[in-house]
Amino acid sequence: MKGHDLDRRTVLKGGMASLAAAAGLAGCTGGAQSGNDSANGSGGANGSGGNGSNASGTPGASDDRKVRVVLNEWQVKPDAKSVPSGQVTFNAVNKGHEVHELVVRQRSDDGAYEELDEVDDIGKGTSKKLQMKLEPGTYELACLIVEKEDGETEDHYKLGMHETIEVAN
Ligand SMILES: [Cu+2]
Repeated sequence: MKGHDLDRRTVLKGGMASLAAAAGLAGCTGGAQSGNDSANGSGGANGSGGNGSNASGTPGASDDRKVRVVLNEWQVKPDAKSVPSGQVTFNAVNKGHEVHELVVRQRSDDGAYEELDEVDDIGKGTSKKLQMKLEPGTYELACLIVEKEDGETEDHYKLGMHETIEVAN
């Protein structure tokens, strides 16, 4: 698993040149992830003029830019794949059993993610809102909680708690 995560990071940094590799990796991350990985690939193409990716999730986005994000073990599920830029309100709903958090990170040109804001300590059955102004780009919604119990590490991100979302023009 560890090696796989490293590979994935390399793919993101590689951008366009690694599209084939990204497609290959999608196969080992499970069904729910494959759409995500291909979205990452087309995001990488933006620098060279490819913007066909914007159309994909737009019909699901509402005018008031509210995104409901369901958190559980071990998924982050936004109800939209794409939102228009501007003021966006994320409503993070914890439908799992453990405490989770919602971190919003923006992907930079080199593929690295930069944290913008977060709401943490979202208990079981509760929700928290996070309002922020977003410019067009690719963002990641993630839970970065890492717990250690009896020598075992539970890393929510590595277990699958991350999803990308596109902010369109
Ligand atoms: Cu979590």
